Amino acid sequence: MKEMYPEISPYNTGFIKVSEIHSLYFEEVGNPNGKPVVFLHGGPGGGLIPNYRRYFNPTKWRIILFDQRGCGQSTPFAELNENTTWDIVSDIEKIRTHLKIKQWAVFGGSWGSTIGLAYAITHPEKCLELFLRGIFLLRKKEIDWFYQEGCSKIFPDLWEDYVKPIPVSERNDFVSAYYKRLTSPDPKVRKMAASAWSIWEGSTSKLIYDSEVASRFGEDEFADAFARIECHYFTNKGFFSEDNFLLNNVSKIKHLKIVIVQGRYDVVCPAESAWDLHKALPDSKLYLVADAGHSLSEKGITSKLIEYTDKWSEL
Ligand code: STX
Repeated sequence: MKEMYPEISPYNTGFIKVSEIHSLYFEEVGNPNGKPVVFLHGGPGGGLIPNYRRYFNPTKWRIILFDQRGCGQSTPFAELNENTTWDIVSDIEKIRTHLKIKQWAVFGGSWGSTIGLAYAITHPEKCLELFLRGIFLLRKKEIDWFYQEGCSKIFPDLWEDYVKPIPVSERNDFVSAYYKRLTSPDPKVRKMAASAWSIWEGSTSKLIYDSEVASRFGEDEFADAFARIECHYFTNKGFFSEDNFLLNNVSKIKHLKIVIVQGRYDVVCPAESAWDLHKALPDSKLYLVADAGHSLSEKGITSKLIEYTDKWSEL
């Protein structure tokens, strides 16, 4: 079993202004002359944590990580204006050209897989290998499963807390009901909705419930950006022109080396999506980790991903 590399600090950090209002925090970690890889975090709105630096051999890789619009250290915090999938795709290009990188590998899980696929489909010539985990294609059925009905049947106890802030009359459409509250001018309403939304996701992300993860997701700052940005993207159907946009366009990346690592018992982004993606990209490698849920930090997921970042670390 492979474990994360040791804790490491960036050798360079900075901010890049990407629009009238948004500036993004980025960091570079590892070997400045190593093979470049961009790390795409989840959510949208999840932001970076230091452990994300540790999935790559730092003597071999030049690892670029950034906080997407409105989260982490990027500013303005929790901002929804000028915040779309296609804005993020163009941000990834701005960071690449700013750092004078010709091509890079792409590493992303969950929403990071969504945006990784959208980026690779738009700019396939800029991509080396793709490392994708906990596949999320942002189709209606995936949103419905987690935020309307499906996962509710596996975690009926935690579901009660998710349902609580929404009156019975609005429960036929939780995403809309939450969106109304997450964009409320009343900070109390916004806060209550943000923490319930985020705790639901935090408490279902590992195979075995982890109260520490659940409470971290409920912290005010994190929850506000995470819940608002996620709900904004889901209300807008991911800003995709059709429900199956990603699957319908993957032929543009069929020449790339792609590994898909998926927890068998992922209830946030069920394995059906990883399977559909693998079927659409038959040359991709798919690993269904037998004893894992959604989280990047679960042992089997971590190990398989690092096996591949090690294997594909040579330029
Ligand atoms: N959202 C799934 C996702 O991308 C539907 C995600 N879930 N939790 C996270 O991301 C973080 C661990 C990054 C907060």
